[in-house]
Amino acid sequence: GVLSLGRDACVLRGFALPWVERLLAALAEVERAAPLRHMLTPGGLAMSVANTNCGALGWVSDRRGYRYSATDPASGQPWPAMPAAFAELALAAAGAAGFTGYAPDACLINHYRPGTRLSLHQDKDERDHRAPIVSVSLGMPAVFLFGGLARADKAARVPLQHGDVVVWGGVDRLRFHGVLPLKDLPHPLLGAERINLTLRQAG
Ligand code: MD3
Ligand code: FE
Repeated sequence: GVLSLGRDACVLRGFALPWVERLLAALAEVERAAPLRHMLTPGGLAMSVANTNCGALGWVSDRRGYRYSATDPASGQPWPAMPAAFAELALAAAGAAGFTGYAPDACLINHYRPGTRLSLHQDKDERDHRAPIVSVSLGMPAVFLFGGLARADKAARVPLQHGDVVVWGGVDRLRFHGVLPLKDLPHPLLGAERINLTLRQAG
């Protein structure tokens, strides 16, 4: 099923389910080469979400701010390559949502535990805001907050399950969004963990 969130944003329920085995195998390889870490916010606090990246560019945060980097600051090495399964799923999901020729160059991998949250923010560090963002939810369910173009706009609450894919583009690309603190609802495959893959055209 497809749920519309806005003019250019939709949830593709269970779209990633046929890819899960390949995604998790590729994810293990990526996280071996670029281990998960808690990045610092510009204010100097460790983020509650643990993350890493793959693809030509990775999203990084530290005391100097947020930006995309071609290398992992923890190792000085390039980020692991974008796995074929990630690129294929992103292309298929973007296509199902009406965006053709999607070729993401960055994938941010976020890991959540019970109690982890992501406060309301906009994604505006990417050079080109015309390309959509494809987000893949794995493991424990979460409630996604989908706000407006101003921080104070009322946010819709969208439950996301294992295998759901969300595509955000066009007029909805700069909406405020976040994730409510996760409940402790262990998932049969991934245990007490939620993984979100956020694919972007960042460069
Ligand atoms: C909605 N991650 O890493 S999916 C992020 O579940 C982030 O880990 C969330 O927000 C997560 O920045 C949410 C990605 C997402 C990305 C861009 C959006 C959702 C968006 C742009 C507009 C609205
Ligand atoms: Fe975001």
